[in-house]
Amino acid sequence: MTTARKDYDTVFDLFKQHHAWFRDALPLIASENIPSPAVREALATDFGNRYAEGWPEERVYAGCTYIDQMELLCIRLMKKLFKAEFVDVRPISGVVSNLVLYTAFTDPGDVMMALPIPCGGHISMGKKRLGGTAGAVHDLIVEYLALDHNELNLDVDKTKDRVEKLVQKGKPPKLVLFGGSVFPFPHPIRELAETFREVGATIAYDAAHVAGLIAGGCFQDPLREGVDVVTLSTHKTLFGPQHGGVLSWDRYADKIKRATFPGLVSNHHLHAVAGVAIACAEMIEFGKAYVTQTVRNAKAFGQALYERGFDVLAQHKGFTESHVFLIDITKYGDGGTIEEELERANVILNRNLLPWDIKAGRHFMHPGGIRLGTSEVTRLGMCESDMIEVAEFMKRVVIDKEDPNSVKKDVTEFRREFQKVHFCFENTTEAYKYVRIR
Ligand code: DSN
Repeated sequence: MTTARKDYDTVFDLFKQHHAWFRDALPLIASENIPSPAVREALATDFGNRYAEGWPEERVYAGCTYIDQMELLCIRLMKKLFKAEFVDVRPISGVVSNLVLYTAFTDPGDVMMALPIPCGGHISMGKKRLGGTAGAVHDLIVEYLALDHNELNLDVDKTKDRVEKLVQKGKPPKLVLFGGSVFPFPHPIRELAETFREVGATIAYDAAHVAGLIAGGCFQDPLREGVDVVTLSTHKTLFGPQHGGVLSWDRYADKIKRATFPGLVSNHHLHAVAGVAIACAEMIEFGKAYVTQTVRNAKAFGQALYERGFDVLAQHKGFTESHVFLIDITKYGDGGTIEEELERANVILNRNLLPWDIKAGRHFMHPGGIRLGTSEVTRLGMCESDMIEVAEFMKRVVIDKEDPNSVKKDVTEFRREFQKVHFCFENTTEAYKYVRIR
């Protein structure tokens, strides 16, 4: 056998091992989800080999007859789901969606306000010195929104003060970006919209994490609360393939379209756009039930962990109103070590900086927290009583210091009955089944 053939075979072995692992594991990473077999089917089509630069029916390539119809359908479904006047489904990820926002509504050197990363902001909102997209790629000056550490939400008065100070310095924000990577509670957009409107800022909202919750009517509705532009990814609580999108109002359509193409995408991953269309149809049909259960599971999970001795943040407000919550894990180790121990028991989650970690001298590789999300386990059919079992597995590893290998056996056994994707039209193929078409 040639070396090339061996390497070729190795790739498929890795796929199979990964699929088998996830079949047996508890996927609790808040930014991930499992798409339906229908979405996986879309990803394997010839749409993924084509180009379609431009807007549907105004392309600069031939061969787009069916692709155009699909993209227009995707736009129609997404408009319905989010009650949006204008939708661009071409940005290929959440980061690219934010770059479309920055390109359309700001110039390099402008001031933007967003949450810092340890307080829930995303790397795409980061400052230049940190290598964040906003600063390092679009040269924005990033100033921070104020977070109330106890409430795990924006501090409205302190944020207003910061805007006032920026105005006094002659550097008013041109853009404010609410939302982010960890915000368990709806942001107070209504309370802050006027402040930003008065200084001439565009008001935007990064819904990458909560897009599904918004679509299902279970969180907040940024477009109705004063937001001009919503950016999103399509694979977290909105359970589609990995992709991006921008929602807005007709008055901003031209700016956004131009920033996307020719600004930031050439090929916009047409197989993924098709997968988004499928996921939107599933969301319209099953979204309310799915997100209601996702939030119930997150609350029940937080409570079960709290009762077992974990320092789950925001206990006084029910831990979360979304799919995500945080644990201060410093009683038992650091986030990095705990993440690795749990992974050995097939419990997959991520280490996470807590709002006070940088001041406490902690590094992002060994932060004080872990982040948990219930989007994927809910898609697999788990409910509140299952969350109690998952909390018990975590306690055995983290608090009781039981051998992760023995817990892993029980996790695998527990996972056996959760092999199908729920909240979709068709689920004949198991969630993590490796499908061979060679
Ligand atoms: N960094 C991802 C998250 O885990 O929230 C989103 O891009």
